[in-house]
Amino acid sequence: MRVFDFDHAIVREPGRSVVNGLRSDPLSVPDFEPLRAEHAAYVAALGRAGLAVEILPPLEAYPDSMFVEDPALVMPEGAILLRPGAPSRVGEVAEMRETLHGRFEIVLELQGDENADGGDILVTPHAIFIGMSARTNRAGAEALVAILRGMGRNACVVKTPPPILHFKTAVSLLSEDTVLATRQMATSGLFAEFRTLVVPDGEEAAANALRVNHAVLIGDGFPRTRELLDCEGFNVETLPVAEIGKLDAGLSCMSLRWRKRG
Ligand code: CIR
Repeated sequence: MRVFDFDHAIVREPGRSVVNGLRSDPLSVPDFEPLRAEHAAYVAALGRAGLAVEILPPLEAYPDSMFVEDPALVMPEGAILLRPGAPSRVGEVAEMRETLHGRFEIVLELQGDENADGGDILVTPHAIFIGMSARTNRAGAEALVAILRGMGRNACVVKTPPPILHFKTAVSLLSEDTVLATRQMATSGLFAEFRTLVVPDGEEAAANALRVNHAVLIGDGFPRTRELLDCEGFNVETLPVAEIGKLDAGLSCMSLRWRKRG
């Protein structure tokens, strides 16, 4: 089983409050209806890729709650409830707890001052990279390494290069030995053991791609990245991301994905 082989996903519909979501540019306000359409297109793409998708209801109290990747990490071995580093997002964890207990035998949790966002966690075949960032602190990253080791996984703490929001904003796994990365991430030395495809200048946001089973999902509006991946023989599907992009989000953020053991 490859780390991007999935048969299940959890997503959450955006509430109208999503227009008040966190963002680095206060002037970039998304429009609700097109954003909802982007979410629907994403859910449909996961379905086409072969995943059974559970759709959770919107949570108006948590504007960023459609980005379900951040409050939890899920794997065949079990789930980990994280503690998002943004105060406005901490309550999303409690909203995910029951769902995960219903789906996983093992559900562990970060505690106290341990902060980590799922967007800072990149799962690769031999190592799980945990990027310290404005959202993921050292206590959170080290606690995760210990939990993951207990699950039999090798994990390491690295740095998310500022000013990017999350580690995976700038890098994604395309195949077992290949990553797609921004130039900044590609030259960080972290991916020396991977074949690294660099997103063309001006298309940095394309680095948050998502490999699911046979498909590589990328945002539309990145024609040169698409060409690069097409030439490399990937089965690329483009999805609209203009509105979620205004909230500093990309394609990995909108789902929790895993493959059931068995
Ligand atoms: C936030 O700032 O938390 C949201 N507006 C965007 C979260 C994106 N999540 C991700 O990259 N995993």
